[in-house]
Amino acid sequence: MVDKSTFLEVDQQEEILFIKLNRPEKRNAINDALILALEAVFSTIPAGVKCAILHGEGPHFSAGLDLSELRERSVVEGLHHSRMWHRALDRIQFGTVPVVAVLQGACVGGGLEIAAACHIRVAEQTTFYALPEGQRGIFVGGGASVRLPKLIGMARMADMMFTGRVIQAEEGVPMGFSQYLVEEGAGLAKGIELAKRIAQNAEMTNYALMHVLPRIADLGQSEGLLLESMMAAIAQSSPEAKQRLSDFLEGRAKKVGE
Ligand code: 1HE
Repeated sequence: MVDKSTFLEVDQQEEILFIKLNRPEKRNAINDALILALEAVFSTIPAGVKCAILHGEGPHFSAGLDLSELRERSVVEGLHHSRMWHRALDRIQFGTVPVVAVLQGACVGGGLEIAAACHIRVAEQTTFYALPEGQRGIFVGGGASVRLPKLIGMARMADMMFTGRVIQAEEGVPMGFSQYLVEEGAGLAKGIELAKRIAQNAEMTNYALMHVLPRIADLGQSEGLLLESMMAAIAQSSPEAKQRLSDFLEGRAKKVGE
């Protein structure tokens, strides 16, 4: 179903929720209504959904912030606008289900910030990454300064903003922009394959990967190790973990790589 006022299409197919940016005539530029719609969708993931796929209609994932809405703002209005993006992207990163982003064409500015909030990125060969904020005379405001250096390193992000450097899909893989690279048109199929695998995990494991792993990365070593031990103890005591362990020991579970 496409909501014409927000350009967001949401479609549940069994355990997977497909969330599509559907504004191809503006290259899926993100206006305020669209970012609020993303926040709403990721705040109300239906029961039964185990993984979400975020993708975009047309040849580009997203051209970032809708620049036609960038009007004269006071400092306080600018703060509220950026914090609105932070809220929405926090709902993606720290929501209830893992999110696979499927990218093609432009993944720039706010579009890259949204992709960086997802848990896995699949890039089609056509994908390119850029942070045109540097050239537009503004700064990132959707969380890129926190999330992107963790993926690609601070020096690379600064280079992109200083120089307007555009990174192509293929070079983006070893740099950390995406974990998977596929042919043009094959992104959604790969995203579905990954989502189905993710949906088979114990819910506790997916929760720990989404909520605990990034928090540990932000902590000092001794606090991180303690939090890891606590998470490990909780996870191993769940009935699902006990079942999965005995399935393996009694030959009923797949081996690594199967
Ligand atoms: C837009 C936007 C947009 C396209 N806001 N309207 N983002 C940028 O600086 C990227 C700006 N966009 C581009 O560089 C190009 O559009 C693309 C490389 C993405 C695609 O090029 P192309 O040739 O396929 O499309 P186009 O002809 O440039 O654009 C088609 C239409 O979309 C056109 O409108 P039309 O009415 O003339 O048909 C464009 O004006 C419109 N369009 N991108 C508004 N971004 C939380 S802070 C985040 C800060 C940022 O994200 S800054 C980066 C903004």
